[in-house]
Amino acid sequence: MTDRIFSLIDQEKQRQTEMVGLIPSENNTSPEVSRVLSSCLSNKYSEGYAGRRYYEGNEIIDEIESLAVERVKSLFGVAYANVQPYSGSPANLAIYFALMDPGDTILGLKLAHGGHLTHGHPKVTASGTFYTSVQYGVDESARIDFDEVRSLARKHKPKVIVAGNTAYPFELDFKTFRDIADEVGAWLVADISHVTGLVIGGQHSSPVPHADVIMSTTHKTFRGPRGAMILVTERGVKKDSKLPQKIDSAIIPGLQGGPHNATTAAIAIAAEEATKPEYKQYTKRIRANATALAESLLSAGIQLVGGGTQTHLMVLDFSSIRPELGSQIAIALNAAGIYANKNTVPTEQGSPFYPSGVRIGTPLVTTRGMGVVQMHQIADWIARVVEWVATGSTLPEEKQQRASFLNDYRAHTAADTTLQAVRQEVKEVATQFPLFSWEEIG
Ligand code: DSN
Repeated sequence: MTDRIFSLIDQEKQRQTEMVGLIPSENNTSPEVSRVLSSCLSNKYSEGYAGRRYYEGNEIIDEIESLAVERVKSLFGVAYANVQPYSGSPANLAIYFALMDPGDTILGLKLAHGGHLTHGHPKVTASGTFYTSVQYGVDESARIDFDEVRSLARKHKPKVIVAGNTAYPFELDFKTFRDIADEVGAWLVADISHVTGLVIGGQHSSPVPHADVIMSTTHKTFRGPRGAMILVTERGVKKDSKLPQKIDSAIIPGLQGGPHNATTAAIAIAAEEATKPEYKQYTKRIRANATALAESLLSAGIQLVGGGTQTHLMVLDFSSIRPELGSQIAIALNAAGIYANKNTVPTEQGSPFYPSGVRIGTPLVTTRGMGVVQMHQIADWIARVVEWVATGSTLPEEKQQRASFLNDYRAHTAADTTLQAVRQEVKEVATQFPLFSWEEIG
């Protein structure tokens, strides 16, 4: 008997194929990465590092992990790499564990302004509970307010400054972060999870000359398996020659057990793929597609946080139509065949669950081979859905009615003929593009 899981996987593949995925942190891996992920490598336990494991039988795993580490080091031009973190959140925690004592101060970007939970979001997160968290924000142009970063750094003397984000559409100025970190004697940690691929492809400035430690997940623009890597730069090693050892120890025994060896091997494959000229072209096309999508959305009258994008992502701001509209728009887009995520905007009057924006990006559609023509088409579909939502029913004021409203709204959007018509158009276009393509599309 075939397990139901297999038919669910088939359904998920069909969903991904027939829809347009605009979540900027998602991507599709190459067939080679997928193949390695389902290999026998996941059968093995290998706590420790190459040449010093706690279990026998790791001769081949040692070679695989060493290859992954060497490829990643060479790709970024850094002194050291650890490819064992299970994902971005534990990787960030490992870095803090290596660099700080409990109670030390961390300075990161506010969640509502595009920061990440693990950058010190107060009260509810480990990084905002075990450490004293101070948060900087963006200015009126939605760019990082470096006057605020500097004055908070001078006042609170953080041990770690995080230059990183998860919903910030503009390029990061690592040099200015470095200057501020030097002024107050802080470690500079760059979390480049979102833009790694752009950094490798020369489409975004590199943190390597400026940061001490760099963290990146491996499944976003990098286009590898779900995992993460921690890099220590030459600068970081010069500052503290024990830094690599401290990071290794923070991962194991500090926070993790056995590494996920299939993931490690898949990181090695993705790192090799990222050296290809086609990969560089891919990252250029991510940017070109993002620019085209942003311009088309603006022409259609949709507001973008900061007025545009310099990266792979943008945040659509619906607060001038109605605050908190983001959750409804994300649901309606899904019914129309386009999946994205609701997101806060810097001037948020709602909350992360009922925010006023939607975040979208182009890494995944670019991997499928879509180009500028399809971006104009996608913007048109989004504009039609926004119009439909804006003229329809609204979230109730009463908090307790809101959850049931969103469920009812999901059913309402799924049954609507206007959204079904868009969904059919989306399907016709999406199915022309395979989930992964190295081919260059104009
Ligand atoms: N969840 C990731 C993102 O969507 O950006 C970050 O952890």
